[in-house]
Amino acid sequence: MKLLIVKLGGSVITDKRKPFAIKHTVVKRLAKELKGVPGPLVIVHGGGSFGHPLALKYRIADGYREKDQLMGVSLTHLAMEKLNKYLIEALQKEGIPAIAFQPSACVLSSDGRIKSMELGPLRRILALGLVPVLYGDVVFDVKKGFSILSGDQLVSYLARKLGATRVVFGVDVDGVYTSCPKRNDRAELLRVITPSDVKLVASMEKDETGDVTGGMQAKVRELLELAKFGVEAEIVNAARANVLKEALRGKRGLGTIVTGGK
Ligand code: IP8
Repeated sequence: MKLLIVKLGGSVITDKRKPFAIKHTVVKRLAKELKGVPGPLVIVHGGGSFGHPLALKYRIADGYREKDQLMGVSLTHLAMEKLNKYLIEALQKEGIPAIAFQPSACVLSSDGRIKSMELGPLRRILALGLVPVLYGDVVFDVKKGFSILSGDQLVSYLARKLGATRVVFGVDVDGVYTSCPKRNDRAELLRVITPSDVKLVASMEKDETGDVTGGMQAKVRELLELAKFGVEAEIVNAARANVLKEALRGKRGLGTIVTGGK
């Protein structure tokens, strides 16, 4: 059966203007849209207003510098667990047998990139027909002590290791734009991005999301790497009703496709 991986962006499921604010109605709707996805599914979610403000405050992505950061590691991880738990309960209400899968317990990173991940339990979970729900997390790093692993990097890694056929990223805009569409009304939506567009990606404005993991530009870079392994990704607007649902049921062209060739 073909494995699908979906990333629910932090800006879709939380309100980034307020700390620890879940978009309850959106989460409920997305849980309904995720119901009935044919075949094995891995869900990964971002940090939004749960993980990022704490990671920023305690400079977790910089790695270990001082003892005071340890409380930040603890708080950032707990915030992510709370968001994860909320999401899992919403999925359960729709009859989806979702199960939390903690990245910090099975990933080792090196300078912020995944060095190894214990995938045995995840493979068993999928074989049983459960739906694992992972998230961007604080992870332990052989060079820096600790680091932040973005959900985007996790999706890209899992897609390669588990042999996903398709990856769908739900964000709160219609796809990837030449600049931030929330601040620039001349921003153009890109329908397809391939490795030949690296220059364009490099020139993309940095979005001011407050994310410690690099926003849309970092996401596209991650997906271009994945495209080299033949896995196509699509970035779609999950803030609009039924867009994620259709994308997960195989409809292409709803947002921006990131692929190895035109
Ligand atoms: O929102 C980051 O995950 P992302 C998670 O997918 C934390 O970049 C802990 C900030």
